[in-house]
Amino acid sequence: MQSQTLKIAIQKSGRLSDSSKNLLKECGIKINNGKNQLVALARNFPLEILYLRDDDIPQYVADGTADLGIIGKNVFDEKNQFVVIAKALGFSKCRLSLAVPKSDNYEGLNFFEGKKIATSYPVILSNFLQKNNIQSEIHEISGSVEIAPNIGLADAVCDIVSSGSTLLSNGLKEVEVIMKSEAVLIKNPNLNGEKAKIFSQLMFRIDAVQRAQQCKYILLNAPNKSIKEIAAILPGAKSPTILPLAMEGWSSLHSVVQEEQFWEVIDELKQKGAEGILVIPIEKMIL
Ligand code: PRT
Ligand code: ZN
Repeated sequence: MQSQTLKIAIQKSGRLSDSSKNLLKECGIKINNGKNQLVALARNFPLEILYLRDDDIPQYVADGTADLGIIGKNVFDEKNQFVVIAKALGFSKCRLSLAVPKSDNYEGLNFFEGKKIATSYPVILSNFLQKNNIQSEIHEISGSVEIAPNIGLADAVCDIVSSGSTLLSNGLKEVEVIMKSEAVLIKNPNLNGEKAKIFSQLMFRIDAVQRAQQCKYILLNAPNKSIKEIAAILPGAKSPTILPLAMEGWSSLHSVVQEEQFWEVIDELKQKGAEGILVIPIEKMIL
């Protein structure tokens, strides 16, 4: 029996919390969730879940209160704690950008020289300005950054952008992308012994979930004369499965295809005589 549990800190409520909980669920981890609970234990995996504000997670992971955490890469860079990124998780994608009033004439970074910029990301912003040799005044505010220029608090903002509609509705335009961000799994660099073992079990499951999300199962029928060529296009995890059809001269081929290459491959398959192509999501994929 395992005596240790691994502790993972996730956002209590906000843009990361549903996807973080969902990732654990897809890893087959069942959580006993009470309402407004701050800590929960997994029922079938040695994992304890701490629900925190995202800004506090890097510090908790650095000091060992939690072993792992899920945060945006933007928070990882801003907090600059002694933690490592174990995995990029692919959700909550966004960017940290500089934006200025729509009516301003923007011709390059020199625009920001001597200007006042409102942001919740003073560390990332000041590193960026320093790297580009621009002297600006950074005005740190914790929320509703986008209203700062309208109320005369700043000349520009440095904020998270996703669809861009918040900037648009506040009369701002995005002029520079400072960084791209997505959710990342962070880890205390000193996990050892049993905790390291549980961590690698968890990583194994996350890998299987991610691989499955990136791939589709594909089934098709093809004339026997082109089955070799089709098999070469769809090598699958090891090699495709080929089964004879009841109809003479035809076979069914089953394989796995990368989501990214999907449309490219489909065109090629059709050219080679493939018919009745079915594409099915994969739940887990273990190599
Ligand atoms: O309460 P707590 O401190 O835990 O949460 P929070 O309010 O600090 O964070 P939250 O839940 O807003 O965001 C958590 C993480 O989600 C961020 O650190 C980012 O990594 C990521 N993320 C992804 C976003 C967005 N998309 C996003 N659109 N974080 C914030 N926004 C905000 C942005 O600040 C701006 O106000 O949404 C607005 C812009 O959105 P668009 O779609 O109008 O461009
Ligand atoms: Zn926060």
